[in-house]
Amino acid sequence: MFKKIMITISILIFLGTTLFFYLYILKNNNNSNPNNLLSNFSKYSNDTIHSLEEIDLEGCSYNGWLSTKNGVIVNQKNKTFQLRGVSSHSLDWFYNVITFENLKYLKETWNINVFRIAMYTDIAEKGYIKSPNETKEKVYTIIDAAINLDMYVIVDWHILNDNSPQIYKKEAIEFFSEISQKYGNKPNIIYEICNEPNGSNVKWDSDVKPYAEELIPVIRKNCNKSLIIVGTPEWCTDLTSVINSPLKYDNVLYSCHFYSGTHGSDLRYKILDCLTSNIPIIISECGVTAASGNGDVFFDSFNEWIKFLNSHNISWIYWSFSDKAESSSIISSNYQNIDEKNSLSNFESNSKNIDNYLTNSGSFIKNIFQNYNK
Ligand code: IDC
Repeated sequence: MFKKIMITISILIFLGTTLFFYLYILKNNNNSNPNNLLSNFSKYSNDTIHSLEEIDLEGCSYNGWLSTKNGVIVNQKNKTFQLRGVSSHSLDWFYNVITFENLKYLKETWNINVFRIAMYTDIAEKGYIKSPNETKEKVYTIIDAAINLDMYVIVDWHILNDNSPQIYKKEAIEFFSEISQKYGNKPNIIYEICNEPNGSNVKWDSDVKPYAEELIPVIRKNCNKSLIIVGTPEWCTDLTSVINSPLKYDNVLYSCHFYSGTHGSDLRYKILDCLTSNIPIIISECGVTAASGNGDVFFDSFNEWIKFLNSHNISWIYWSFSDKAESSSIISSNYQNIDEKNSLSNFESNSKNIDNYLTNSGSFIKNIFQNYNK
């Protein structure tokens, strides 16, 4: 009798355990069903959608913290990695075209892996210095969207009329301290500490290098891994000064900017000199026009540049993702009517498909991104 009871209890325990495991497996399978996850997914949560798709070889979750090695960018697996993307224009006027849907579309359809936020510091009575809080909100919104989309994002302290980074150094320290505190643990963020130092008095040794030596430790205090981009004098074309006196920090890239109507092989030779000295270069801005950003377009010479950059694994970013009526813009100026332009509250809602409003430069550059040979 006792034996029978023991056998029955054993069978019940066995059946119970089997049922438990069956239900457990069922529940887990259910959770990994993309539709279930999708219904819980909120665009502005910190969750990412990349787990729902096959591995995205261009995405941040796959490539992780980027660093520099022997003059080029490498991913977390020590493989060469090239950033390719577009830059915003001023957030003061052209923030309207930067919507979540447009970023998603640029990533998924145009194959870009980085978006640059050109945050002008001082421009025509506007910019970060005049309205820091409003501008920061826009920057955060774009960064959060980029993180959500598993993209890299460059936060650019866009000096231009304020030709030396020394002019607003105090504000830059505050800004980058705050940004790096908020996002220091995110591999998506790349810090560009001064867009284009310029003017005959602004030199690498006396202005830009000392500025970078103050700014880099501010960022490194909160984030010891990220890439940091440093602008070079003469609108990012004086690379020789950098070769003679580089910064003593890891994971720093020096920026070189070209506009194919203005810059050609002379500047490419300077880049080659940098590569020979293992000085990492990034083209954080480039365009198909002359340096003014408007007028004729120079597609053939731009193609020469891209061939050169791709063959050396140099990252590049196109100026500009905006609908300003100028020939460097990707989107044509009839994309939105004036009411839509003035409504800044529509970041989440999809605007019109940008592909139906491309300028000649827009179609040209889209084609280059899409035909990149991986
Ligand atoms: C240009 C814009 C133009 C604007 C001008 C001044 O395209 O609409 O009026 O700035 O703010 C750069 C600068 C970038 C320039 C761009 C084209 O970093 O701000 O944008 N350029 O001129 N360096 C070389 C070219």
